[in-house]
Amino acid sequence: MAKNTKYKFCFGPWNISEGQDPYGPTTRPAQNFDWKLNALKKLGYDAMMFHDDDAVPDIDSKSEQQIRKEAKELKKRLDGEGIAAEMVAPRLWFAPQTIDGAYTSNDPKARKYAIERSLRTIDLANIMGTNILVLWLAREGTYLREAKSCKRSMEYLVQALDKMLAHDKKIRISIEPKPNEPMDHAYIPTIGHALAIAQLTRDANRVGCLIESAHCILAGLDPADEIEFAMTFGKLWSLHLNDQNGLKFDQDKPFGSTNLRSAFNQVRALERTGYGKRGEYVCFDVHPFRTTKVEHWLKHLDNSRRTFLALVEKVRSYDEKKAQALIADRNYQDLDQMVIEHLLGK
Ligand code: XLS
Ligand code: MG
Repeated sequence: MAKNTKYKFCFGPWNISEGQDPYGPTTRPAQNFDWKLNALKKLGYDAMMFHDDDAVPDIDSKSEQQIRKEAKELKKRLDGEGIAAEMVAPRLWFAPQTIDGAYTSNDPKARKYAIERSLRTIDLANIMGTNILVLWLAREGTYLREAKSCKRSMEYLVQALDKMLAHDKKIRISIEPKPNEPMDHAYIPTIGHALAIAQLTRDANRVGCLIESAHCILAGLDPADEIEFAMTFGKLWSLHLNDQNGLKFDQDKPFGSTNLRSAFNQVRALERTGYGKRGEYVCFDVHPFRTTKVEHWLKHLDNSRRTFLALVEKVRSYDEKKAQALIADRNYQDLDQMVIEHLLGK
């Protein structure tokens, strides 16, 4: 029997959020980076994910030299704490330059800004000791169909990806699809789209994906199937587990919070395909509920990992032989009940 995976866990500084939503202000006071790193260590996590400006705040106002200096200091700090940087991602949805999109903006100056910022993020990833660049293509889409051309946007995207691949021969790009929010429609809504566009680039082997459970649900897809699909291509290089209650705003609920059976199937997909065996991390892109008090602020992270580990046990103790016999007999009725009772601990 193959050896069991020993999972490594990760989250980002934005996952210790303050509770702001479009209808109201924060409900918890902001904490600085040191506090968050400390929290990550205290929780026993292995790595942190970074947007470029999580690593170097106000990155756009700083010189190359200053950015390099701060990144090196951060890397030293992380090494000292025994914490890895899992990935770096350019935060391309925040700047005034990217109001109408980044790589697919109608404005050539905005497209240039987006590419330059991405190349700088690759340099940052190098200093931080990771070869994973995550691209959540937040504003690559439209509010209204007539504003952009999908075909033209795909060409822009390929041009941008090619520049990144050429800039660094080792970088691997993990595209994080999401079908909507902030846009009405995003151009890369699913893993299928991400892997298809990878094929048009100069080095398809270095363009893969990152799956976020909530984003699959928002696309009306099953996250477990998306995981197995990406793993079939050897292209799942990072993972944002969380939960989502149907088609509404992006909720980033604790893993398993809404649909425990779906969470079980996601863990089962990871176990079945050997995710984590090549050093990939399990990251939780979860947020505390707005109602969360300061003293309970880290619970969503601790609880998500607890649920994950409990489900790993459930997957490993699942009666595969019995399941196979029911499948052979096309007795999906009892297979269904068997899963339910297994999850209920019977
Ligand atoms: C937003 C995304 C974001 C990315 C990081 O919906 O999940 O948090 O994971 O850029
Ligand atoms: Mg995410």
